[in-house]
Amino acid sequence: MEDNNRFDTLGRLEDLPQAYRDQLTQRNLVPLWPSLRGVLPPNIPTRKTQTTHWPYREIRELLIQAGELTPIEKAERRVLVLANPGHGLNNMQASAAMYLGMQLLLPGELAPVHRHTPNAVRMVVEGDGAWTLVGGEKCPMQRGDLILTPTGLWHEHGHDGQDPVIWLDVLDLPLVYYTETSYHLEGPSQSVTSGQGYKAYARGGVAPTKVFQRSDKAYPMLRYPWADAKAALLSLAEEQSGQDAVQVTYVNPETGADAENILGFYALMLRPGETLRLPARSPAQVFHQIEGQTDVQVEATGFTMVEADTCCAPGYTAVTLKNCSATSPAFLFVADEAPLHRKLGVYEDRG
Ligand code: 1HN
Repeated sequence: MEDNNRFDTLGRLEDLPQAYRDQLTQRNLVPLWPSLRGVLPPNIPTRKTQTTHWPYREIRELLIQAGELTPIEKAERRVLVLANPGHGLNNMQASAAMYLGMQLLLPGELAPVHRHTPNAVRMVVEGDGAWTLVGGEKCPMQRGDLILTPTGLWHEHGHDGQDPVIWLDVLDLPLVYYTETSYHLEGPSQSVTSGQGYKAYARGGVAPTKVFQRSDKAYPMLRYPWADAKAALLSLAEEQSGQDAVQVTYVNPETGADAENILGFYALMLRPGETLRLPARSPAQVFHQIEGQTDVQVEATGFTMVEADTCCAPGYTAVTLKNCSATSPAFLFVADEAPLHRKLGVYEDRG
């Protein structure tokens, strides 16, 4: 009879004679079987990503100190990285593919122009008067706005206001670095050239029709004002009266595809008193509280997110979000690795 458990315990490295192992090592060879279960565990992948909560109050205090300790000329980008302890604090990873950082720009400062292969987005957390210039388009930065800095576009940040400005950076840097395709170029100063995509694409369902001028922009919309995303969520909530989650995806308004190639970005509204159980899906997720308060439960780990807090959860894990208020909606920005997983053909929803 066939014994299905024949392969239950595989040989260990120590089972091999030392002389044989030495010969393998000298020839840059390694036996697979001692490591096979490690790279292909049964049923569910090994995830280094740990559920992690970064309260904004703590980050803010240390970031303001960084503003006193390190001038912008010594930092280029004054950022505290939100590092997932499961990936090691020095590896700049919130998850396998996501990088998170909180960036501070003080009045009058300029973060100089450069471009790079990783894709970035900014979610503006605090302050008025800063702008980012992306591919010639000047994008004002207001709280809750999402601003894209897609691969290859020149970008720089400036600040004409009175108070510190802080934003959350989300990049696909860990993935791009892993694939050995991560590099940057320093640029000549950019001039403000193009129009403003957030005005051209101000309403869903209708897009500008070019009659005389063809646009060849791969990324036609770079700034997604919070006022518009919030208005879209509020009308969606009215329209679908409870059957589904109130969520919108930040998309390329010309193609309907995800706004960037590797990471996905969404805005989520929790109705007053709503508890939302998000299914266990393969991508890791990041949540950032734009307005309100949310109780987050990820397996045995629970915490409360207040305004401007950020957290992450590993993939293949259900996440339960509960609006702490019975009378007001709560709003979250969500980032995940879904576009990457779909392109790789490994995306799963396990319910
Ligand atoms: C970057 O270019 C910015 O332009 C922020 O503001 C954070 C982290 C790693 C690599 C490049 C920016 C970054 C970054």
